[in-house]
Amino acid sequence: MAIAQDLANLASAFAFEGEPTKAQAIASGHINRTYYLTYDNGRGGENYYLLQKINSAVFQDVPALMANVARLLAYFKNEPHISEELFYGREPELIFTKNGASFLAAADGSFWRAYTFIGAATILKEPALVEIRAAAFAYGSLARRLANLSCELFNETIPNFHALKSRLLAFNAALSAAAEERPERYKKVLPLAQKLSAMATLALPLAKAIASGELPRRLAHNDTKLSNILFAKESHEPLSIIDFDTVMPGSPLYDFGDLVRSAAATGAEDEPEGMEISLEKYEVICQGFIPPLLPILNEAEREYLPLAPLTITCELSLRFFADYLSGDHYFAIHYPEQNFKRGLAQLKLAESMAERAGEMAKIAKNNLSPQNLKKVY
Ligand code: GN1
Ligand code: MG
Repeated sequence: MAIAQDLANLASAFAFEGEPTKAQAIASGHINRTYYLTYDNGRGGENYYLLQKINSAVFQDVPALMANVARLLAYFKNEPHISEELFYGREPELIFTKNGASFLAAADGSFWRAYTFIGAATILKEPALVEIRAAAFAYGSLARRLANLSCELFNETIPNFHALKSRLLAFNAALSAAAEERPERYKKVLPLAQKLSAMATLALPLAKAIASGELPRRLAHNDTKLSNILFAKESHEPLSIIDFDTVMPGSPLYDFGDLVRSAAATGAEDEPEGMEISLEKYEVICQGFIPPLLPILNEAEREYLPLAPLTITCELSLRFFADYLSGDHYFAIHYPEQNFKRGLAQLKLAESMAERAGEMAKIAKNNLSPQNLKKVY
C-alpha cells in the first residue's frame, strides 16, 4: 500500500468507502496542505477523495471555520435558484468523520477534513478571454447567490481580512521589526515602502466606505483568485468554485477586485517582470462579473467598484511583503525569495492599475449601466 502509515491512520477516521491504495500531495493553495487519496472500492472501481490538513495558524478557530464550511456546503445542496441563468456549479461535498464531525482533531494537535474529489477538472493557468469571462460570470453569480444569505449566519474566521488600513499597519510593524531581525530583507523592502503606502492611500477611500458602513456588508467568497475555479478538462467550461474557507461577511467588490488581480494581470502572481494590468482581460471580467449583480448593487457599490482591484492588489502586496519581512510563516513558498517577488509583482500591478484608473472606471461604468440587466435576466 503506497500510503504512509500516519496518513492512513488519519484517513481511517473519515467515512471513506473502500481501502486506501494511494496518497499524493497536491501543491496548490498557499495555506492548507492537501492530499489526493485513491481508494479501491472492492468492486473493481476506485473512489477519490481530498484529505486536507487545516492551517490552524491561519484559521485559529477551526470549529468556527468548519461551521461556516459545513453550513455553506449543506445550503448549496438544496439551494433555491434565484435565476436559472446564473452559474450554479458542482461544489465539493464534505466527508464527515465516522463520528459524524466535520473535521478531525488529531492527537498531535493538527486538524483535518475531507472532501469529495471533483474529477475531469483542471485549473487554467493561461485562460483565453472567453474562459476568463466565464470564470467572472461564475464568480459574479456566486457573489449574487451569497448576498442572498444572512451575514449573521457566518463567523468572521479571520477578522479584518480585507481591511487595508490594518494591513498597512501590519506591514509597517513587520518592516520596523525586520530592521533588527532580518536586516537583508529589511534593506530590500525599505526602498519600496513609500511607493506602497502611496498606492494604499489611493485605495483607502473604498476601505473607509466599507468600514463606515457606506457600503453594505454582504456575505462574500473573499478569495476569488482564478485558481479557485475548476474548469472542465475537455470543454474548459467552469465546473466548480472551490475553497470556501473565507466565506464570511465582506463585499462583492472585494470578490471582483481579487478576480481582476489574479486574472487580468499580464503575469503570474510572483512575476514582477513586465507585470501590468491587461485592459482586455479586465473588460471581459467586467462583462462576466457585473451583470449577475446588477439587480442588487446600490449606488455606493457602483461608484466604488472600479477601485476594488487596486484595493485588493495593494492588500496582497502588503501581505506578501509583511510575510517576507517576518520570515515566511504565512504563505507557503516554493523558493526562498518567492514572497518578495510576489510582493513586488503585486506592487507593479497596483501601479499599473493606478495609471490606468480612468480607463478602468470607464469600462466598469459601461458594464454597470442598467441596460446590461437584460443580458442575464
Ligand atoms: C491565499 O488559500 P489560497 O491559496 O487560495 C490567501 C488569500 C490570498 C491568496 C493569494 C486564507 O489563498 O487571501 O489572496 O493566498 N488565503 C488566506 O494567492 O489568507
Ligand atoms: Mg484558501
